[in-house]
Amino acid sequence: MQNTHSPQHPTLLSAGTVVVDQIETLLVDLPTIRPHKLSVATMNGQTLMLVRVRCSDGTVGIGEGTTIGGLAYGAESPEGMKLAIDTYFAPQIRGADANRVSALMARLGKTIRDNRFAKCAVETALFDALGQRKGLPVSELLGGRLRERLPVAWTLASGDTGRDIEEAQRMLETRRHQIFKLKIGLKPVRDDVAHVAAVKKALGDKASVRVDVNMAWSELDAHRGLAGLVDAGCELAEQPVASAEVLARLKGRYPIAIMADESLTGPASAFTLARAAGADVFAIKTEQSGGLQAAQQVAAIADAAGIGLYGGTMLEGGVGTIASAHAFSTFRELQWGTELFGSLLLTEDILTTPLEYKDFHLTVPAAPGLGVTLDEDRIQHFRRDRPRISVGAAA
Ligand code: MUC
Ligand code: MG
Repeated sequence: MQNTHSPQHPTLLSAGTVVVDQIETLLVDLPTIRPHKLSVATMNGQTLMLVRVRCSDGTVGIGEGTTIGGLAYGAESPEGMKLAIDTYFAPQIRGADANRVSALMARLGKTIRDNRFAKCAVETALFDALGQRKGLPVSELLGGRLRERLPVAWTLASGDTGRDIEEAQRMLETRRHQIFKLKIGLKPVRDDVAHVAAVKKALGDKASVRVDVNMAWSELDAHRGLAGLVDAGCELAEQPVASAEVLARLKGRYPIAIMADESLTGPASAFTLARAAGADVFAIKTEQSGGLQAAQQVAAIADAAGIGLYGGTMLEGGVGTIASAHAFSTFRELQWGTELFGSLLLTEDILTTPLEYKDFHLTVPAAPGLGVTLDEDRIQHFRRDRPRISVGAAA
């Protein structure tokens, strides 16, 4: 008799069921086009943790996990994700019904706490394989897209006002971005506000200017800073303080949108924040939410609470970026656009065909699965464990 409590157990699957055969993880290190300075870290490179899920019908799905500055941003690191997937996820996934992504994720949710970034990478790979099997893009597996193209912001974070202005002007001229997020919080509040005012003055009405403080301000700093940012013409401040309570106290005090990022760690925290009316906007990140479906749940909570939506990034490479794009394309509302520019911050592309950025938007692929393919030569070249030839090492 079939045990209905564990329908995914390999021994209980009916003949002909497509199962997951193999899970492979690898780390790929890529340089950034310039130092990317946040209040929590300066990034000179990005590490992508790639997952490949091979299924018994020959489909291979890919997923990606990234963090910002190793462990500077949160509890997961690319190395930790790899270890967690190899040791704890893989034995539970191998042999499972590859079509039942939700059931498989529910099972992982019961046996593995947190590890939201790793779960997102695995869920992405399973959806990619399922989409290829069914001939449908991941967005359609998630309920169907509402838009083909997503507005994309760019982050100015060189640490130099003149360089940031030049960079923004270039982006405007080439019609790549017209929304700019400025990373602040490293310098004294007054200097940061002057920096934002100078950028906004140079760009004028051609651009939307927003800031991300990455939790660096105290409540008092925030009062001073937000008042100055309003005068500077800045329209949104992302996570100015660490505490969700303080975020709620700041919301509505100044004519500038308050956006939650680090405070949002999935549906439960979204519910708590929404109940406390703690933000005007949610920066939803698929990795921080715990996966593509969890991100959709966060979006539904925001919609119900009348909170605006913005599609955030953990500075993913091409795979993670496009996985987020599929999820964000299904959101009913996306009032503040997205910042899915992560792969553009890297000097190297690991996809055979680069993502399409044009006219200030990113195109959501229409091909089955994620609609992207890894460039195997580049992966082999940049993978951390590639064989290295040491010159002059002989004794
Ligand atoms: C963050 O805190 O939002 C997003 C864009 C960027 O430059 O950094 C990330 C992280
Ligand atoms: Mg942020």
